[in-house]
Amino acid sequence: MAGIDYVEQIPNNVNLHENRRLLRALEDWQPKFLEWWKDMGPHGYQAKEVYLRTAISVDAQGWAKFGYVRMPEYRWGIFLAEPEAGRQINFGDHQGSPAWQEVPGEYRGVLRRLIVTQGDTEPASVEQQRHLGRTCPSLYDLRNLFQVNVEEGRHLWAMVYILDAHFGRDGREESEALLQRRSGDADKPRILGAFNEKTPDWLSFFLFCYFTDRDGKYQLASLAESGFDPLSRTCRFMLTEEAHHMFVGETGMGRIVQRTCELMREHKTDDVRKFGGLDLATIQRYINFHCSVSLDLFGSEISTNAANFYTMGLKGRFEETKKRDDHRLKDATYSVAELNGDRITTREEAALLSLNERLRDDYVADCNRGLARWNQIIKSHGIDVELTLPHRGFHRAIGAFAEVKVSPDGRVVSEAEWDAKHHQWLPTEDDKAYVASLMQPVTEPGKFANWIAPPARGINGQPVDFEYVRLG
Ligand code: BYC
Ligand code: FE
Ligand code: FE
Repeated sequence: MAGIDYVEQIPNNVNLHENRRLLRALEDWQPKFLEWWKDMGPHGYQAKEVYLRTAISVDAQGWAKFGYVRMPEYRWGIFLAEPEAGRQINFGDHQGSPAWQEVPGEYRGVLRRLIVTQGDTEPASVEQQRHLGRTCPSLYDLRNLFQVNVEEGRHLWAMVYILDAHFGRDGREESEALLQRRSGDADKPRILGAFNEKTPDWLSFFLFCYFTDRDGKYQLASLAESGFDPLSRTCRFMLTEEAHHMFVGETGMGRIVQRTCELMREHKTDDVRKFGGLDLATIQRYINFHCSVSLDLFGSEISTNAANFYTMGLKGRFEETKKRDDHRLKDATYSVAELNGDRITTREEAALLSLNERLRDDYVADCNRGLARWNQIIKSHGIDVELTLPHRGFHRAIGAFAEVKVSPDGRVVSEAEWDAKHHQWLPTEDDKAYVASLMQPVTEPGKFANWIAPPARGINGQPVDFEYVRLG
């Protein structure tokens, strides 16, 4: 059962061949997906052989097989984590009832919306990243980009499976719509803000993986708690793939910081642009941008939607079952950041209404852990600078802080101060032009662009100078 059936046209561990109707729906969707992938997936590399990891079983050990694959031939498929015998709904009004194997009728609309919102981000990110291949800093990085891309493609499959298997005709329509919206499109944009931003360069890509894929981790972990068991199981398997995306982000940024510090030491200057590096001030502005747009993805601090998702048993808290409380939260409170005139303070709010903020808190703590590792790299070079996360009120478009201007250190500032200083806080046109100027492709095995250090080790025990993508 833990193995995946690769004989089928759509690899799966859900006995797809026993459900002809579902199989037909997915077989009908597959060519549309491939068409989308060829139009909107990685530009220019579709015919190249890439050293990719493919899932072959869903247990924790040894589920991956590595080998050269042309991306359109990647075996996207449907893989759910193993069922847990006797699993129950662990929170909300239905706590203690058996987990649902079918969609509870009264929650159909809400659940569909949650699944569509999750599903929409997956192809969006592939669209955002589709031009990065031609400016890769190395073959190693090019391969990692494509690994992330094919897995986000599979995450789309994961949500389409749930829609087609459990939402009938509506589900099939939503599956098609997921291929029709486009990141950044004026008429049919992707659903959530961050997924309509551009990812024009590799600094942005690594920070997207670090901050935005990490929202994926926290949202998927919350959906993995769902009382709707098929959603829980599919999200649990997606989380195993998500870990790699955050690895790409964290180590990519660590290597940039490493190279920057080497250049600072070698030339005894902060201004490493002269030497083709990314200065720490620019890196900080890019962090401020990607962190703030990702903080928006958690929704408003006070949210009746979030309270409903929880009470209905559809979306839990991060590590719900590890928490020691009543898992209903009718009387509990939670401390939430709020705008109080021109000051930012906290107040006790109903815990149920504060679930978005609580998840954001878990997320911020996790973001800080990687940042501490980058700062350790800086410190080990004897450099007295610290990278920081911007205050949660900074540059927000959703929630309590959307209406005001907040500095990265958390002061509510006037429009005049914002206008005078925002170029110190967010990437400027000049920064973007400079970063773009660094984006020259490096495709010789084992060679790396000047602005990024090589990784400590290669992929799957291969050497760093392995031919991760065959360009010949
Ligand atoms: N942009 O009560 P509110 C990933 C809307 S990333 C635009 O504040 P709620 C990945 C909201 O939809 C994980 N609109 O928020 C990463 C609502 O609209 P309606 C993605 C926004 O509903 C990298 C209204 O504002 N997964 O996997 O509690 C690469 C008021 O909503 C935004 C999920 O998000 C925004 N930022 O929470 C690849 C999980 N924020 O309904 C993949 C599923 C809010 O009034 N989604 N709005 O028309 C959810 O759980 C919730 O929809 C949200 C919002 C957490 C996003
Ligand atoms: Fe994903
Ligand atoms: Fe991801």
